[in-house]
Amino acid sequence: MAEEKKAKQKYYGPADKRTIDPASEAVIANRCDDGFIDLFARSDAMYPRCKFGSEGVCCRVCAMGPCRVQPDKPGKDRGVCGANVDTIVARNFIRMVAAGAAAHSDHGRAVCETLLAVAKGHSKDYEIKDEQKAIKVALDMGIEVGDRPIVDIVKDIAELALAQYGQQQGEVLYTKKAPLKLQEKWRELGVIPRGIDREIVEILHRTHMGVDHDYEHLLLQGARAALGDGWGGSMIATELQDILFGTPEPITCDCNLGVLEEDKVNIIVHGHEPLLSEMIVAAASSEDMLKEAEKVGAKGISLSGICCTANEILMRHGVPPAGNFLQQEHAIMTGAVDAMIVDVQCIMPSLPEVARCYNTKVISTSPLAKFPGAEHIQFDEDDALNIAKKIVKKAIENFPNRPDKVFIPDEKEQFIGGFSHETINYLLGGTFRASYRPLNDNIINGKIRGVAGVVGCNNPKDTHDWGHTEMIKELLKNDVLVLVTGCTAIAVAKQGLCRPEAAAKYCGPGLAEVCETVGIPPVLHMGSCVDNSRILIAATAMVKEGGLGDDICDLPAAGAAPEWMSEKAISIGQYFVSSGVYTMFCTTFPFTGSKNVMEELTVGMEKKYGGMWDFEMDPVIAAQKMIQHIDKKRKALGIDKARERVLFDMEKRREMA
Ligand code: SF4
Ligand code: MSK
Repeated sequence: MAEEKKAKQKYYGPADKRTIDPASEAVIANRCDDGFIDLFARSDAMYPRCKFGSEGVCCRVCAMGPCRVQPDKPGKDRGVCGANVDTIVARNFIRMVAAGAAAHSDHGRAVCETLLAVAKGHSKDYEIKDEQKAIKVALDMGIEVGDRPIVDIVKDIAELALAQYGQQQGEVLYTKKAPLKLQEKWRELGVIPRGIDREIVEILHRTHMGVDHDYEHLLLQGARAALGDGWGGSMIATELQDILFGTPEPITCDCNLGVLEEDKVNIIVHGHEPLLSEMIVAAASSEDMLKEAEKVGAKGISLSGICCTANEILMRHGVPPAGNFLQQEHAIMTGAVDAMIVDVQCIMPSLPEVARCYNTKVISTSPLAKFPGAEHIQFDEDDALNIAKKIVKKAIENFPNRPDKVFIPDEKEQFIGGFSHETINYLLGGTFRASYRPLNDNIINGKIRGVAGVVGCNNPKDTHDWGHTEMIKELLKNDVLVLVTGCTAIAVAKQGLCRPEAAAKYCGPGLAEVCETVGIPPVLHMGSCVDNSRILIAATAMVKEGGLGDDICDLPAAGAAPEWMSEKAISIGQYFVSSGVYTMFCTTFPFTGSKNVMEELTVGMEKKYGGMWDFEMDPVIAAQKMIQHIDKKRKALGIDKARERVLFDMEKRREMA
């Protein structure tokens, strides 16, 4: 059914709706005749998509290929070297893990290097913003605190964190934060990462032609590298960014394309690493830059973000997200963006081309990433603010070049973002007794049925933002508290789900009551893609609080990526699964070509880790499957009866009313 629908309209979702976001819809409808082929059209032009690629059965690891194998056709059921479909699909899978883990972890490495430079007295435009967090991280890492100066402690943190990348033996340090039972499982399976980089390199070695051909053995290495991401590179990025830029606290903000302001210089930062965007925030609000803006007739400088850079500076400065992944071209198509400043990850190479039609400047900044057609101003942490000002100045100078037609849609939505693990702890338990106890108690008494982490990207194979929204509404209706990061967070913030008022409108009675009592939205925005590590820490805190089993896989919890597209999502999915989480992917699952690999990703992994992969196109059915899993866990914990009683009581109360 799902496939039939897709075949007809080239995307999955409501007929004739490429996006459920009215701002994007309006921009597309109002676009001038720019001759630019946008991403939806480019996606449609790719049909019919290659069946071999879609199922993961195409191998181009060596020059005897490409080999497109067909397991049911004798003679074509193996590649030239003899690799069967299981080997090929497993290799493709873990190569995606390697790329995703590398991207997240390299982000963390850059943060370590900057923190080390700050501790050594270099990179003077940065400072240590959260000393309390530094002390907590030091204690977690086993670094002596005593009455040592904070810069010395931070120097040790940065050096030890950096060492995790090149470590050759032993165990990546943060894996020790996981529940003990889970650590034991990992040890028995031999999947505790020795060093972050080592596991990624080993994937590339093992998947080279003629090395590892056992699909189960290959997938174990995928798990090891993914754990090096979730409990290594990503966790390091999150923890050290908090030290450098401050631990996020809930903050109210607007989001969507309506945050652009016609009479101001509009600058959008897009990508992932906050090292640059933090400085752009400082530069854009500096007196000298505001004066420069005035000189060109602008009433100020309006800064906003796209993708995870948006999430990073939203959480710490209240800078509004202008949109998520599929809106990067739409932002430029408003004609109102004077400069889009990009660093790394999820940045479409199409941007300079669409920017040419609208006189927008695209400025690349990372030594890792150049874009044909974009201007490159290389960022250097040792001269950060000066370079940030140079970039902001470029945007200001471009203000007078706005195209004749500027169209900024009205749509913007208010929401609350910035729920770190620390703030959830504090909000639930209070200042003096910060604790997850109230959350666990409300799960045990059935008011909250369970918790879901919904994360990930957009994909033009789906109606933009529809999968996120439908899935999360279904979860809320069934009393499931939702934690979000990345582009999911921006998607549902735009739909009004990250506001406290959403509790009464969308939640079942139990969840609504808890959210209203605590004063939180039913969907908690926890940050960027690397901040999925915050979800791991929150899950561990729930286990340690007691009453919900002794491992993450015992929790009534599930994870999902309803509109994923990035290799990072596969790494995230695998570290969720290997940490014990039932993890649902929608949109596509390019591994279905091997029955054995699919069996291992589902049944096999559940036996090993307690968590498993699942795939379902329809976001509502996907949500229902997540709820079934949550109920299975409630039953195993013996708390399913409590929930039935609570529901009965609510029903009775309604009758009485
Ligand atoms: Fe073909 Fe084997 Fe080379 Fe892959 S490694 S391209 S299956 S010959
Ligand atoms: S930005 S990885 S599109 S969530 Fe992190 Fe969004 Fe996915 Fe990039």
